[in-house]
Formats: sequence, C-alpha cells, structure tokens
Amino acid sequence: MNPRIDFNLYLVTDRHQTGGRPLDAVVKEALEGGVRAVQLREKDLPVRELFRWAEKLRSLTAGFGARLFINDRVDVCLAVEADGVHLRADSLPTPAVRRMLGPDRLIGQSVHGRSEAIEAQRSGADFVVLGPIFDTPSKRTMGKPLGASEIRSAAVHVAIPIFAIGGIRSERIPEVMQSGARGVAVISALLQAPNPRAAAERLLREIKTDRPAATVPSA
Ligand code: 3NM
Repeated sequence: MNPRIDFNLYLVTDRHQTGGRPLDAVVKEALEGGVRAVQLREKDLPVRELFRWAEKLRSLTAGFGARLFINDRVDVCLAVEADGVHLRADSLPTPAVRRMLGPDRLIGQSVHGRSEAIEAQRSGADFVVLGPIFDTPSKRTMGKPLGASEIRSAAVHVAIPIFAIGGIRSERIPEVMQSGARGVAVISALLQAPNPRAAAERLLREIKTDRPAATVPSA
C-alpha cells in the first residue's frame, strides 16, 4: 500500500460551482477544515490558464501539507511539482504515464465499475475513484448510479484504495465506508457549501467514525 495515500477526503475542483467565490479561497477554507488532497480538474481551461491555477493550488496545498493532483495533464503535474495526476478513460495509458512520472508520484484513475477498477490496478494505478455511486446532476448522462454495492464488489477484487464519487453527502458516508471505500471524492459537498471549512470537518467526522464492519449477523 502506498503510504502517501494518507488522505480520505479528496476535493475535486470545479470553479463554476463556488457560487461566484474565488476557487482558491474556497479550496483554502476546505483545507482549513482538514482536506488533505485536491484534484485540479477545470477541464474547460486552456493549458496556460490551467497552469496558473496549478501554481496557485500548489502553493496553497503545500502550506497545509496536502497532496495536489492534476486531472489528465502529466506536463502540468511535472511543471508545478504536483503529487500526481488523475487519469480518466481518454487520458494517456497508465503505464505510459508511470514512465513519465516515475515511481514516486501518484496516479489516481477514474473507474465506473468493478472490472475497470481491476484493470486500473493491473495497469499500475495507485488508487481508483469509483462512480457515480449516487445520483449527481453532472453525470446523469452516464446512466443509472452504481450504488454502494459496486464499491463492495470492487473492494473484494482490488487491493488499491477505492474512493467513492458522485452525489456523496455526509449522510451517505456510513454506507459508503461500510462498503469498503477508503474515502470519498466530492465536488459540490465542499465547493457549494456556504461554509466549506465546516463542511469538510463534518465529512471527515463521518469518514473517521469507527463503525463495525457490515457482516452477516450471526443467528
Ligand atoms: N466524476 P459531486 S461523478 C467528477 O462517476 C465526477 O466518475 C464522477 O460531483 C464519476 O460530488 C463526478 O458534486 C461528479 O456529486 C462529482
């Protein structure tokens, strides 16, 4: 297990969801609330603007000892000395990215079911983000949400950490964690929150609550 995957709440950015607040200000509040991993996503930005955000978030996350991941762009990751990249289905293949990044940087990969999770592990990803678990407006085109049962199904087949994404709210965390997730990845639960710091604290409290493993009750 990679010791640098020491986070369980993963903030994915979307500057269109902050209600007009500057993205870096909202991310900073989430970091103050305990977030220790951020993925710069902003898929609609030209690379030079993405780079500027990456620089900004690199210095911000470094100040909190938090990991920074760059969605898709290996070049931007290396340019700002981010901790890793986040790959999606249309990104460069994982083994090619590993050759560029070397063994020390982290590779996260988006997957949409158990078989993709198994394949991501086989190709060298350090962790997977599995979703959409619940209904979420931005992913309705992807069909029916997977449900937490898909986490359990993936977790018995892969050893790398699984982060659940898609419609995650603090009330849903117990079900997700009991299904075998290492943690959760969220956009709106943090970026749309009126108080991102308090929202991060609440999500982390739920994630860290000790709860008995969901086992078959004995007769
Ligand atoms: N990827 P929210 S779901 C970016 O299933 C993303 O791969 C998903 O946003 C996937 O936390 C998703 O607001 C959106 O539901 C997550």
